[in-house]
Amino acid sequence: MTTPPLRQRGRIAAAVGGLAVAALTVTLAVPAAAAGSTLQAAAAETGRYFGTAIAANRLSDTTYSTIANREFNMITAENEMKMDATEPSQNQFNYSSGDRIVSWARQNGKQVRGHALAWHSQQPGWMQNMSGTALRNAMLNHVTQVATHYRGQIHSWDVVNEAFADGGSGGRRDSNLQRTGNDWIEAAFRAARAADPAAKLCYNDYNTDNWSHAKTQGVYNMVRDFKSRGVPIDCVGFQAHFNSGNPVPSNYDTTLRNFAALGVDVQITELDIEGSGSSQAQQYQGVVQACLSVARCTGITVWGVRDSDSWRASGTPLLFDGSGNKKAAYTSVLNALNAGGTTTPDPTTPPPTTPPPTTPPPTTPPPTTGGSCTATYSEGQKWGDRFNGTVTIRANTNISGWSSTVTVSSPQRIIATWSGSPTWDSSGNVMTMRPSGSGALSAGQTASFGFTVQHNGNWRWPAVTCTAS
Ligand code: 9MR
Repeated sequence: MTTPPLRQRGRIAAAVGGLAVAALTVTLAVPAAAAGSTLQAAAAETGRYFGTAIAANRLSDTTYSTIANREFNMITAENEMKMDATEPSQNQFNYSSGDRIVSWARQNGKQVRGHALAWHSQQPGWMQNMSGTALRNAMLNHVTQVATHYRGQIHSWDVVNEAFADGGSGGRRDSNLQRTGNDWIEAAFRAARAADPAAKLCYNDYNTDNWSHAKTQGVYNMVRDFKSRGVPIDCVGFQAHFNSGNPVPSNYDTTLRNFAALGVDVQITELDIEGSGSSQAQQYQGVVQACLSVARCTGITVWGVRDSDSWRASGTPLLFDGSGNKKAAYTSVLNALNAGGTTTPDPTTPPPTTPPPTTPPPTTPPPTTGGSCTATYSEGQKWGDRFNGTVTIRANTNISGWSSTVTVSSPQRIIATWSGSPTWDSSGNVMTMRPSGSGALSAGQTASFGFTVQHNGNWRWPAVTCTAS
């Protein structure tokens, strides 16, 4: 067994088998807030996700899929859900590669970001040659069909990607879609909302990181206008492709905070930073800290797993080297996540209208006993849209393993987990958590795992059970 980080040891010690080992290690202090030993665990303890882009044809590479499964809990299809992939001929949809990624993600207890419904780039040939009303209708049909196919399975959709021009104009990018009329973006958002009401709907772009840039201001003004007119937008994605010519700006937190203050979530959606060593590590740290300083910055996605998987492989912009080793940038991201995030609501974000209950409702009274272990639920941090919970498993007799179910009630959704291996039932409401290690506990010993629930206004405590083996 490799030595886990100090703050992690007590928790893992409780889950390792054998009385002698347990007796030895249990004497180590167990801190109140344990550090995460993976990116997803560390991010989840701040109420955020940590994701990566996945290429379907790399999933058979076990180094790749092992890292992806261990470190990330939000998955974006790097190319497989784009317009050219999903509608290669007009009205003939092909979801095979996109579905592969979604099913891998769901089998492994991960959420999915959808990317991207409408974009001037990576259009199928038939669409590139269209214009006017025919193109507008084809675009809306595409949005409706694809969002309907993936309905209920997508955490957030990039509904429209990269619609603003680079440079100083602050205006829209010219494209065949833009030429169908300035309202094409809001039309796409309305179609997406109708097709999948549960997905968060995002506008996603690059070079929108520096608050003083015209492009950033252009997108900001559009989002403000959409919010004031009731256009259904929930989030803004910041791609965050950085390099020496486009470094992480010192006002990044200002940008994220100002967008969040419009009443949208912000997400870092395609992060990569060209470079190496401590300079790269420091820039990664800055991005993570900026996100953690904004309560509505709900997650970070890096654009690939290893440097060799990157669209900019020669710039070595990711967190793992070509052999799958953790880079200095990985460690700085993990440490920044473990240093924790803000619990203060963003300036203009109102507090939750329904105060969270301090006692569980009678219909789901924790703890629940099953076999010779007991599962006890305890509340963690709460935010306007989500809360954390911990389940403590206590062995009533010596046990060689355990499994625990956590049942949430619709419209709640579990959006992140840590310190265990989750599987899900088909409804997505029942998670079965098993220990990552052996799960053996002697009588009186405990182990725990945690999760984040997006509550959608329902603060009911999850129901928990424990089954021993
Ligand atoms: O990483 C993607 C690469 O494999 C594709 O060849 C490329 C084609 O446009 O798209 C890359 O992903 C882009 C993403 O979809 C939108 N933002 C910029 C990303 C990097 O180009």
